[in-house]
Amino acid sequence: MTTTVPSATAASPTADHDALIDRLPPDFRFGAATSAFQIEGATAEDGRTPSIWDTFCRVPGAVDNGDDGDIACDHYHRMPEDVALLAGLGLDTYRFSVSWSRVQPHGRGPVNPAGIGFYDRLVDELLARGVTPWLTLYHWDLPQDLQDAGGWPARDTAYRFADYAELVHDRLGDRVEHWTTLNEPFCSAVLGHVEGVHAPGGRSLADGVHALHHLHLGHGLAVQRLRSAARRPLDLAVTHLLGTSRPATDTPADREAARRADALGFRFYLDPILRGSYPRDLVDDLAVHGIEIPVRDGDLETIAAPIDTLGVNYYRSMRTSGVDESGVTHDAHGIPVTRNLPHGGLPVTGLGWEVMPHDLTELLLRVSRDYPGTPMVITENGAAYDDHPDAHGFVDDTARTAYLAAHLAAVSQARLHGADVRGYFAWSLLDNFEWAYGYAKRFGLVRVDYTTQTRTPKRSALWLRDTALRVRGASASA
Ligand code: IFM
Repeated sequence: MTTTVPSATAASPTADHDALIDRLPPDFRFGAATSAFQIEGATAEDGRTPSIWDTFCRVPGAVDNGDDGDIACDHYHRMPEDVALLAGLGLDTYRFSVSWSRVQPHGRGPVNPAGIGFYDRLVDELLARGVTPWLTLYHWDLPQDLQDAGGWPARDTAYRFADYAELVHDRLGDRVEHWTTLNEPFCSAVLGHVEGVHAPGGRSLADGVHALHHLHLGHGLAVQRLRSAARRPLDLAVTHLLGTSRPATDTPADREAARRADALGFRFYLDPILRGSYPRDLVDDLAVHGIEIPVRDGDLETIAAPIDTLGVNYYRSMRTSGVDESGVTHDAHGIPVTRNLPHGGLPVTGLGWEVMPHDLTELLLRVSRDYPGTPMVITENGAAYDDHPDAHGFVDDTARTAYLAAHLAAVSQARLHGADVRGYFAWSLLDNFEWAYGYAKRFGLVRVDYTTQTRTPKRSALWLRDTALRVRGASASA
């Protein structure tokens, strides 16, 4: 496939970006995303119980600078002001997540009226300002009590999640049409259970595989419950973090490593949900580690309960090598090496992530080809950069603006080649708690001064506002 998306090395959006962006249709959604733990604060108020991230933040060295979510952006107390800000930016959709332990303390039992009341008011506030709520049920903050009972590696957690989904739907389903079950199960399963860098900090491939199967199962059970409880047509989705995996070189070892990376990092997520099966080669690869996916009769049918939208989060892509630093292709236990590497020679964001908009086009076209018939929305895309506010707190973030423009252009390019992508949500509305990086890494369209909690839209926010207006206006007058 040839793509002509201009690179993001430009310091600001180019005319080529604009030309592609202007081909987006009038009803294309423009939104911004956040998640509960990253912005809300108020972690011990109104009956909320701790989540695994509250616990993880207390582990010495787990989070940079010892940061935690206790105050974050204080959104719990400033929600109306934040909704006004979002609406003022001309965004039509707001993707937020619900804190499970706020609405169902301890992860089981009855709803907490004060907790659900917050989301009830949030939804009303959004609707009153003409913004569509896009609700994510789970963005990594498992109630600690459920972790103590085994967490995602335990099958029961999937059933607890389905109960929780129905409970939130009972209270908000009359007004919320767009429901995403899970955000980036990869991060919950792999970063949280295999690599130990996210809560709950586990380091076991077997736990990660078990956790992922139960996340998939929880998703499928929740879809079934929501579908049968629905009082109106719902748009049900799951959001995955996706990228492309290319072999580092054309050697058989690297090509085989890229296949393994693709099975473990891409098809492990989409195949069960969109095809009702786990990839055969993945099952074989896991067997080499002595690991079996804990599938029971009927699980795959449940997991493949039809969804309406696939949420795609995209930040970067890697290449994969089958050889380690010392030139070896297998470790001491006979396990083949699978090593992700940067491409090199590309611009990088403030997190060192390579800027690769072309790969977003490629991945969207791949999803449309390999899993036809599922509309997509970019539920997250954005970049952390070192922001330098002026005396008024304004950030002239040309690099972030160029990043967003290049990726939005890449989405438009994919659409022109046939991908059914219906919206683009920037990550994130606000600077916020960037997990293990704490508050040092800023992804926001809007700067947050954490001392005063002042919000100041950056240039990227103004660019997104103007772009959304232009696309709607241009389309309306076409
Ligand atoms: O901040 C996260 C978000 O919570 C999930 N997707 C990636 C973002 C940037 O790392």
